[in-house]
Formats: sequence, structure tokens, C-alpha cells
Amino acid sequence: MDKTAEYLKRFMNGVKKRNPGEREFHQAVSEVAATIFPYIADKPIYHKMQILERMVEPDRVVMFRVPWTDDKGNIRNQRGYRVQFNNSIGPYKGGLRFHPSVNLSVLKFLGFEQTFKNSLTGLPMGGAKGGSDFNPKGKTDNEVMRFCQSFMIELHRHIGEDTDIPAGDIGVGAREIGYLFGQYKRIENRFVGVLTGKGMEFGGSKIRTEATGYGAVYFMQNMLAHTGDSLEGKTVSISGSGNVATYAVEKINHLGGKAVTLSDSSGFIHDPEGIDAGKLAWVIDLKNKRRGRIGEYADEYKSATFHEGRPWGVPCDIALPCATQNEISQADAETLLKNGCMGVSEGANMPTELAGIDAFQHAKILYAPSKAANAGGVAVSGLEMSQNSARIAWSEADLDKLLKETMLKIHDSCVAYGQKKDHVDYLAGANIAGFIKVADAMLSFGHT
Ligand code: NDP
Ligand code: 2IT
Repeated sequence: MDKTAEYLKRFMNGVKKRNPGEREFHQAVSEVAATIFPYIADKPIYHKMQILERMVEPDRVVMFRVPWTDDKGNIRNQRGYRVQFNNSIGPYKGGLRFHPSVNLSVLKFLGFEQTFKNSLTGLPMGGAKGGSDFNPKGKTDNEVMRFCQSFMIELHRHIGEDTDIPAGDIGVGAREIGYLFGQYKRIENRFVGVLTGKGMEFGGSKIRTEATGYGAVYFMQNMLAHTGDSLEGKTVSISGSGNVATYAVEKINHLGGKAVTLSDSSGFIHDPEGIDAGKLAWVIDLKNKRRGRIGEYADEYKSATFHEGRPWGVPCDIALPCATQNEISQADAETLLKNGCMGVSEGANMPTELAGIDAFQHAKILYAPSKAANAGGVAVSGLEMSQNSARIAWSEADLDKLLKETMLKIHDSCVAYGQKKDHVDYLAGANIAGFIKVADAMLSFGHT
């Protein structure tokens, strides 16, 4: 084993020992460390100052009880979290996830990834993530409101417009952000941009709702353009049917591709005729208002069929995983490749298992890791913060232009650090480009 491989192995053993049982966190660190160790092999200052060792330790983890009362009058208890991972380049920034699968490992992987992602955007934002094991599914609006209010009673002491600015993620959309913001404002008696993803009436930004899905498609468009290709006429398989997935479909349609799948935790629909604007509006209403299951699409549109499982067996040119972590296994990746998939842009965070990533990398397809591909969401969150601080509101056209420019800049940073002899390694490029800014800021601070 060479020296770099040996350091990497020792480092990962240490991470596993210090964070027992945190499978998702180990996975995220391992993916990053495998590309950073070779990069810093000839840069002793990063070793001497223990930069990577310090980067894998969150600045702070807050865990708290969230009691709330359901509509029947029963007292219920959830666990709330905020993982403030790294504020070297700006205030903590990252979403809140409400899902029964939320635990410390999941939020630490998300906060760690967020630190690199936010660095890639070029904006001054540190990394954080939070949330709860609360399940909004099947709850009434009043129950969700009472939960959000109780969650904010504790969270408010740890956040602030220059300290930590949460936003949405799985299970936290416009409704939840409204309840959370209303409670913060009431407790603090201050109207500030402490959350992003706000409604337009109270300081939200144009394009923020669309930004993650649009950005993941812009990133794919940039990778294709780099090889002289485009999205025109491409068949695209998409997972999820929430915020990221639906706006990815919209942008695929704008750019001449054909989106043929959507999914949720009950299964996926396949519509070979394509999910056009009318069908998409129906899905958005189903998910945001009626809060139904994706299978209902196949009852409404006879061109579609519903299936259990994930959509990766449907032949496609491009795959956009936009649901959740580890939704593409090694076997799924091999199926995609066998069916001719030439590009993957990760709308979700860490949707591909490590062995699946290896399969994509080995095949040298256009593979965009989540921290680069889905950075458009937090980038527009950063622009929402700027607008709030300046008390102004930019136009949709200006913000879409800034989003496009940001995704192109991130693409070009990945190329700058990931160019290999005959292809671009976007994974290494994203990790190294994200690492440098945070690491160099940490060097400036000494051992803080
Ligand atoms: P939403 O809550 O709007 O939608 C989530 C979608 O994924 C739903 O269709 C949901 O199905 C599905 N899903 C969630 N968990 C699972 C699971 N365990 N198995 C199968 N399907 C699942 O979330 P978002 O669209 O906001 O987030 C999707 C992904 O994108 C996440 O990985 C998130 O971290 C990432 N992301 C989000 C950003 C944002 O701005 N919102 C920014 C960057 C990344 P069901 O309803 O059945 O649970
Ligand atoms: O994973 C993510 O980047 C998000 N959920 C968005 C974070 C944000 O602060 O907008």
C-alpha cells in the first residue's frame, strides 16, 4: 500500500472509531477523503494543521426535545437537531429535514456535504443541517403548525441572520417555512432573513423554489455542452416527486428533453409519452395541496403505468436522482449503464452508493456529484439572504441569470480540478475545489 492509501485508511479508521454506527456520515467522509488525500499528498501544511481531521468534527451539535400536541389531544415527543458543521467562510447555512429516518448520522453527512457545496457556490456561507424525526405525512396543517412552533421555541436561540440561516429540505417546504418564520418573528420581535425559502409576501426570493431542480439540469446541460452535446431529444429518468424532482422536470421540458418517470416512497410512474407541463402542474398540486401518492398519476393519465420500487430499470439517456440518499445501488448503476445511460446529475444529496459511483466513474459517463449538481438551491438561498440584508427584491430574469452563471462557474471549477487525460472527474473536481476555500480559511485562523 502506498503512503497516501495508508494515511487514508488510518484516517477513515479514526473517523469510524470516533463516530460509531454513523453509516451515512462515514460514507460521505470516505467519498471526500479518497479524493482529498491524493490532492494534499504534496502539501504538508494541510497535514501539519490537521485540516481534514478538524473538518470532519462539527463545530457544534444541538439536540433537543420537541413536544407537541396532536389533534386528538395526545402529547407527542420528537427529537430536534441542528448540526453547525463549519462556519469558516460564512455563517452556518443549510436546510431542515423532517422525516422519520432523520438521525444524527444523516444530519452529520448532510452538514459535512453542505460545507463543501456552499464553498463551491462562491458565496460566503458555512455548512449546517438540522431537522427532526417528525413525519409530516398524514398530519393536519394544525398539527404541522404546532410542531413547527414547538421546534422553533428551541431552535431560535441557536440561529440568526448572521449566525445560522436554515431553509427547507425533505418534508420542509413553503408551508413549514411559513410556520417556522412566523414563530421566530413572534419570539424575537425582529423581522430578519433568518430562514430562506420564505413566501414572496415576507421576504422570499424569486426562483428559490425552482432553483435546485433547475440547477441540477443546468449542470447536466453544462457537462453535455463541454462534450459538444445537448439535452435536446434526450430521454430522462427522474426519481422523487417533491420540490427538486418537479422543477427538474420543468427545466428538462424547457430544454427539449423528455422526462418519463417520477417516484415517491410507494413506487414510480413511467410515462413514455413524457411528463408535459399540464401533467406536471397536476403532480405539483397532488404533492403540495392534495398530498397524495404518485401512483394516482397512472389513474389520471392512461399513457402511464405505476410500478413498485425505483425507476432505474427504465431505459434512459440521463438519470436525475432527486428523492433521497442511497437510492442508486451498485446494481441500479449497472442497470442504468447497461441500458445506455450517459449522464447522471444528482439533485438529491448522496443518492448514489459508493459502489454505484465507482461503476459510473469506471464507465467514464458524465457523473455530477450532488455537492456540485444541487448547489443551485443553496446558491439562490444565498441570494435571498443578500436581498433581505439590502431590503430589495431582484427580478426573476436576473435571478435565473445568476443561477445559470453560478452553475457554470461550479462546472468550470470541477473541470479545473478534475480534468484527467481523456475525461473530467467531476467528483474529484468538486471535492477539491470545495475543500480549498474552506481549508485555506481555516489555515488563516490557526488552530481554532
Ligand atoms: P421533498 O420533501 O419535496 O420531496 C422528497 C421526495 O423524495 C418525495 O417524492 C419523497 O416521497 C421522496 N422520498 C423521500 N424519502 C424517500 C425514501 N426514503 N424513499 C423513497 N422516496 C423518498 O424534498 P426535496 O425535493 O426538497 O428534496 C429531495 C432531495 O433533494 C433530498 O435529498 C434533499 O436533501 C435534496 N436537496 C434539496 C434541496 C432543496 O432546495 N429543497 C437543495 C439541495 C438538495 P414521499 O413523499 O413518499 O416520502
Ligand atoms: O441540501 C441543500 O442544499 C438544501 N436543502 C438547501 C439548503 C439551503 O440553505 O437553501
